[in-house]
Amino acid sequence: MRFDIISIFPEIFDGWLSQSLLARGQKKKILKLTAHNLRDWTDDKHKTVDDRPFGGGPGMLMKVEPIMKAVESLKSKVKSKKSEKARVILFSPRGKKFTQTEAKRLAKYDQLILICGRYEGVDERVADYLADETLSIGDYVLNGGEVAAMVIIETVVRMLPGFIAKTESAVKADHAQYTRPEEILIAGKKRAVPKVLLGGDHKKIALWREKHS
Ligand code: 6GU
Repeated sequence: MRFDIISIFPEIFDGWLSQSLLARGQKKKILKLTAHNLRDWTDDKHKTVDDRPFGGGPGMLMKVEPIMKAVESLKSKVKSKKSEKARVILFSPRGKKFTQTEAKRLAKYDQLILICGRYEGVDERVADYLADETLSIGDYVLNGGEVAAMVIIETVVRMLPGFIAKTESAVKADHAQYTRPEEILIAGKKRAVPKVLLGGDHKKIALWREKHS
């Protein structure tokens, strides 16, 4: 699966992209992730990506042309194979709420083109005519779509066959868990691991886990 991120701050993704799990997924050719600089699709001296809103108002909006050129060029990278399915997603606090169900749906595409909005917003024609859908990760406002893109990519890649090694779990344990030490002083009080987990009674452990899930 291919992820093409369009952003005016592509460096935001560098450290995150080199993190072990994502790097391993790329090495195993399960995914290919690229953060592109929107300014690469401008042709003026100042590489302008924003402009003032018609009708007035404070702040600047992201322009439609560079985004249009970026989407067109990134789509053509994969389109050569006709069967490949691409999806263009715009991130906005006004979008549809992203959930695990949405992640499952998105994992079926061959390419996601992710548009990270910044500033006070994006020319509405991006949402109306360029993006297939607009997503939000929750009811709060971020500075831009970059963090939302990371959230969505991490959720989607976990569903890709082979991304999670067999020894790991695609779904995190839904019960309380402990590791060593068996006992520790926290703010002067002894805090111990539940005794049942230290013994070998698997039936009792399963019961305890069910109760603490
Ligand atoms: Cl996708 N973008 C921004 N700017 N803020 C958000 C968001 C997205 N989702 C929740 N808040």
